[in-house]
Amino acid sequence: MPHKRALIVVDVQNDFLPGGPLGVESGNRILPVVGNLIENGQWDLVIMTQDWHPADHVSFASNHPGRNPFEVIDLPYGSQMLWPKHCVAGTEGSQIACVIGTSGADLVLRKGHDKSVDSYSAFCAADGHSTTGLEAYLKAHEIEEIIVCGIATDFCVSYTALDGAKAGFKTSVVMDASAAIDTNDSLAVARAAWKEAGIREVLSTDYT
Ligand code: VGL
Ligand code: ZN
Repeated sequence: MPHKRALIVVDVQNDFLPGGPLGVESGNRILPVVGNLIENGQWDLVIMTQDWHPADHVSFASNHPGRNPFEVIDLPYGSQMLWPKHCVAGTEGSQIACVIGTSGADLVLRKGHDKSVDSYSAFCAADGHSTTGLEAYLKAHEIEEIIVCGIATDFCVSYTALDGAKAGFKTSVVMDASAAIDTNDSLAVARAAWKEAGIREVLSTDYT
């Protein structure tokens, strides 16, 4: 029996698409690629994640008078980049892109709902100990490999892949199904960390 694989589609939400407050330029380009990946029938599980913040979330620059988006501040759990207000729970911007939808998902996992801590990773918040339960869920389903794609390659996709690898899953990032913010060399930094962690960079055509 081949081992079990889960596709994890990270934060393909309106606010991260062009026109959104944290719109990633190449966001639209990945939509058909992500759609085809979800539908290709190669996954034992498909998991989608949704960034899901209260309006007073600590990661929003607007909640820190005098601060601007993309500045880094120190918080009790470490350094935190500040962002434009995005993915406020229940808003149109927080919805998964309608061309993707959620009908192909076995699980939709929301993260970042605690106002005092950010959560790029689908496994664990930035404080390093508040888990989402995803590791236990995947292990309960005997998943051995995760294939990660979505937005943003250098933040939520990257931290999800790194935590997945740390939890012992064979881990890959689908580069043509992921879109990067790429601020301050963040994509290069992420790719170096993946290399160190044994995370592979793959293409969607590897799964056809
Ligand atoms: C993300 C910044 C802030 C992401 C989420 O999905 O990569 N980036 N919140
Ligand atoms: Zn966020």
